[in-house]
Amino acid sequence: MRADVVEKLQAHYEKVADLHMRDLFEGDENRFTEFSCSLGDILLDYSKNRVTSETIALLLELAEESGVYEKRAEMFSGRRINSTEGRAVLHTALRNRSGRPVEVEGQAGDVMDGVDRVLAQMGTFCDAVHSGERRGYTDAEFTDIVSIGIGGSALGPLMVTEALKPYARAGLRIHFVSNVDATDIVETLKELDAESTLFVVVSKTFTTEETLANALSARAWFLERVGDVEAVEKHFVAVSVNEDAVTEFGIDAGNMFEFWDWVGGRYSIWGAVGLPIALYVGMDNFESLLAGAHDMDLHFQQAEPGENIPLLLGLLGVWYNNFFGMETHAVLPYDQYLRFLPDYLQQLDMESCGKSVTLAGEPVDGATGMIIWGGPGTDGQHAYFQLLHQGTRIVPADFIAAAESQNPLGEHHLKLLANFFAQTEALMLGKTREEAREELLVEVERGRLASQDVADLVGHKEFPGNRPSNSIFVRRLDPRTLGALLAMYEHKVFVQGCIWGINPYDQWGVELGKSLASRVFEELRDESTINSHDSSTNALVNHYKKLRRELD
Ligand code: G6Q
Repeated sequence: MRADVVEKLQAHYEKVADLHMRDLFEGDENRFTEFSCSLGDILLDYSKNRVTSETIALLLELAEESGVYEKRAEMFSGRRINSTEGRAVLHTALRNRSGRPVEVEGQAGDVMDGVDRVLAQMGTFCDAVHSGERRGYTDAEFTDIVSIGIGGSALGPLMVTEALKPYARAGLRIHFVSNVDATDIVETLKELDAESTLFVVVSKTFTTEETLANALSARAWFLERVGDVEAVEKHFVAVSVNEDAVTEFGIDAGNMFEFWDWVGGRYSIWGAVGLPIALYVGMDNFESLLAGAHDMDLHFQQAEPGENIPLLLGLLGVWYNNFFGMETHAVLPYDQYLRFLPDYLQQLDMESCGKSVTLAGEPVDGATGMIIWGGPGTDGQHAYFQLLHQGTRIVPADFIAAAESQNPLGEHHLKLLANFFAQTEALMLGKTREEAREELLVEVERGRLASQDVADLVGHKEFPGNRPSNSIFVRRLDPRTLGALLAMYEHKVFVQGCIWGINPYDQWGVELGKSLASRVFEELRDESTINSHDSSTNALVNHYKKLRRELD
């Protein structure tokens, strides 16, 4: 981070760290107006953060000094900013609805030709499946889609199909298989009929062990029931950048949907990786998702810094991470359809920002990516919210809700929203010792508490407050709004990456995981005692082999 601005921010932090938001709100009736902004139907209220006007001004200076605006232009224009892999970062091209040509640095030709071609291929395929023109080997229409993939090739489609369930095509069910634990595929296939099941194998590299193992098992399950290899091509399609590996696996290139190395796995839902989404909700809704993301792309590029939603979210993240030393960030959607959003954002953010080396190859100074976690409200309130309110750690949080319920039922939505509003207020305000004492004295007056217990209880009933949150409030969780929300988080990650000087687009830790198990796997295949590892690993493996012999 730029030392001069960091010094200014550090000095400013020391002045404001102990300010209580309760006082900031009392002292400024325009606080909401100053610290909120919107894009279309998305409202971001960031007034319940531990910031003053000066904080935001200094953070915006940090953004400028860190070159966020130049890097943003480089990203959108196809420069190879993923320098450790020598790749451009152009997931924004997959949802470029402007007609503007986009070129990868050092490579002639408009990438939009390929993008449009694959979108058209997806549209034709989805139409054929939906109309019943494309059927299974016995002429049965498809009723079930099984998407096989892991990580960036799974979490996005899983999250989006759940979020857009109200838009699902009638008569189509979707299933996701990712884990190499056979339970995942066995339990999924148990319910299915081979005649009417379509498998979409999603893997950028088409070399990922888990995905290939699941795809092979799916193929074996299918052939056991069908017995005709010729039928496979009607039931298996692939999404990948690696045509050779796809055809080697036995899926015809004509049944492959392409994407490109300039799309990172966790940024890939906007193209062919979104095929399960398009199949489930229809190509028109998938295109609305793209349009929403494109809206956010334009906003991120064009909005004034002080009104720029992803920029502000990224800067707030840096503020808490690097100045307050907070370590985790919660994502709390008050919308059941967004229940997989925390998982999706966990990968997006932690895989992108979990780096400790700068682009120049030097160790970073200070902390980088926060630990992202969360879950849907109101469930969390009956579990981990205790720590949010009274624990010793402070956890900044994003609360997300929609004004309109997709399932209006009695007063459920009012109750849900009442909790959404009340929680951020309570986290911000807290409850002083005096307020807690007054409440206890009322209980004494009512004869429900002995007066001598007041002193013992008062500390437990006090809430420090001053716990920051963003409220992200949308009109309705429709495809366009969802697309904009997801792009908002992608750009938040980009901003943080720029400020920390890291590469948010590589994932060497994931690559390590992909190779680690192979040696042990070979060692597990026979009965010999091993001694090639540390004593713990040797003992664990040998213990397993002993148990396995006993079980045989
Ligand atoms: C995402 C990561 C990682 C990746 C999976 C699956 O950005 O690189 O989660 O998506 O490991 O990889 P494949 O798509 O190549 O199977």
